[in-house]
Amino acid sequence: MNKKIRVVIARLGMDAHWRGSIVVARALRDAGMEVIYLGNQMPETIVKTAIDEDADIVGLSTLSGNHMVLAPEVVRVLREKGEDEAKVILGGAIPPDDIPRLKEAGIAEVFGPGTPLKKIIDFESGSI
Ligand code: B12
Repeated sequence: MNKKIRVVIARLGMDAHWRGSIVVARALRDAGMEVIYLGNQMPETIVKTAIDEDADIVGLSTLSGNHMVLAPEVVRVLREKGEDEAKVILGGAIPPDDIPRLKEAGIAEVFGPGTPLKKIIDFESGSI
């Protein structure tokens, strides 16, 4: 029996832009994945949930400019807690110049505004 891909999705910090994260969560659920949607959370809570829920993917969303601090912090805390396998991905208003540093910090992929949902589904389906 195929294991369902488990995805934890959260909006980073106080980011008020919920639409993108909800649209992505729905699309992944419709594609047959198990989605745990946390709303606004800080890195420690996102990591705790990812570990408790045995997530394959941690999907972060932010459009309010906090990505360079909070997204790498999620990766750092996740790895510090010994979770080496779960991939961390990021969506939202991310300036292209920031993407190389985010990837260096361990973010597996970045999906900006206008990304087709199929591209996100295909990336996640190929992740485990
Ligand atoms: C609607 C909107 C708002 C609404 C949000 C309500 C809501 N429904 O979510 C309100 C009015 C609340 C708002 C507030 C603010 N906003 Co605003 N907002 C927008 C706007 C016009 C559209 C965002 C949207 O809903 N897009 C539609 C969704 C479907 O697209 P998306 O979120 O980008 O999601 C896609 C990808 O990014 C990605 N994705 C997103 N999340 C995730 C998660 C995962 C896991 C994955 C894989 C992919 C993924 O996939 C999605 C599908 O392609 C954008 C401009 C724009 N065109 O992007 C500005 C924009 C994001 N806002 C901006 C700003 C500055 C603000 C405010 C700071 C303004 C202010 N001074 O108060 C506040 C933020 C307050 C806060 N605490 O966060 C800026 C951000 C600039 C930046 N970060 O560099 C933008 C870009 C406008 C601009 N050009 O200046 N905003």
